[in-house]
Amino acid sequence: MVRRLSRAEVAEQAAEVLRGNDRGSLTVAAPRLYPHMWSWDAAFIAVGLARMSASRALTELETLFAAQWGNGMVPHIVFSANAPLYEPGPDRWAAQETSPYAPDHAATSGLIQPPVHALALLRILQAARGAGAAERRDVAARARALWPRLLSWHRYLAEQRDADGRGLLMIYHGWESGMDNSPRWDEPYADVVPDPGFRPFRRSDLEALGEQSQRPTDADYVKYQWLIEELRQARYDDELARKSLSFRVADVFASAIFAAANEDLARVGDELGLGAGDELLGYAARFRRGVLGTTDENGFAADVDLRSDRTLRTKTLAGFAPLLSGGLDADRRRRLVDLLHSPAWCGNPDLAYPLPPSTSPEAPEFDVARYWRGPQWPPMNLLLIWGLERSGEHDAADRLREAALYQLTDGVFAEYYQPFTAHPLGSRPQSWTAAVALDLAAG
Ligand code: 2M8
Repeated sequence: MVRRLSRAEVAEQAAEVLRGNDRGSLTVAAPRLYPHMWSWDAAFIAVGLARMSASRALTELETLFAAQWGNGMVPHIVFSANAPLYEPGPDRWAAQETSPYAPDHAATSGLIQPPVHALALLRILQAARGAGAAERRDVAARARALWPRLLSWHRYLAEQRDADGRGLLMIYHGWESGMDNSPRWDEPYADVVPDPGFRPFRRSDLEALGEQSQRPTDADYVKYQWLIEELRQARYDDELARKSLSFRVADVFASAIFAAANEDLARVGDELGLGAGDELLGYAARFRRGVLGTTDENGFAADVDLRSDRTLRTKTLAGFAPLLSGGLDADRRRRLVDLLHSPAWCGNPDLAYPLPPSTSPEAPEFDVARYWRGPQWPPMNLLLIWGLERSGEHDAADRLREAALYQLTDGVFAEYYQPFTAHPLGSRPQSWTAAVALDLAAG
């Protein structure tokens, strides 16, 4: 029998995990498997840290944005020195040697991840309201200094990742979605054919985890590594990448996050007395429309393969994207929430907890243990809770919040969970899981 922690114990132990993974001005995503800073992990971590200290939470975003590229891109990994081996490491990306935009003071990757950062910044400012006057003033001043960097990140995404203005973000690699080996990308990956002479590098992930059945396969990994090679050959140049890469997909979930992030950044701008509100709300409307344009009769959204213009209708939790971006009419929103509670998702009778699996158990691609192909992921629960709240679905948000917190009372803070047995999987302790636990426990 697993001993269940109280809400206060969850918060206490989660805070302990974040302190243990703190390297001063950044929190590593996980001590062994991911010993560096990851972009969207950092945003979730900041949300958790804000429950301990708004000031320290802001430091997390400051560290990430200090590694922003000259063209506004925020890299998906900021490497920390003296960390255990992680492949692909800085040499493989060769960012500084390859792109004029890469910063010279930080080693980074050359990909992006979903833009959750403005959602985090808004929550940091909300947390700061409960702090003493000096911290409140300090956080507001630093947030004001950071805000232009978020604005330039959003401009990069709107201009370079949606060059034709359809309201959907183009990604160059499954890693850019954060849902690396999700069935969402099976079809586009079928067209990625590595050069026969290409020699892939070490599977540091398997060395760190020692559990092959929970990670992407070798066949997947060769393609992941090959795409980095293609991107490097394109000199991380968006104009070239848009034309040449063998993986170019519109990511509907990241697009929905981006719609919400623009609204939140506009709100932060308002609160801090900064401009650009119209521009940001314009992006929000464009991406809301883009997401809605992919939905079916239930309001369930789809990705698009931009090389073939094929719509990718897989049953993954990315389909619930419109809850985050908004704009569904009341009928379709009802149907989408009903779908979320149906046996295809949280209402599946075999689930240990009524939480959305990353892939529907009814989908042929569903796998109980393998990474993004079935397991439940705490930060995704939080995103859906936020989406339901944004959509005015407060009862559904409360139900999800309660189940999400209960799952984490096992005190393991695992990267992901087997949906039928509640068995913790992947790396542990994983920082963003601890951060989500802290946020949920704070209520
Ligand atoms: C996973 O991705 C990295 C590559 O970026 C990996 O597998 O090595 C994903 O779960 C991603 O969403 C997450 O940000 C990252 C760090 O937690 O790990």
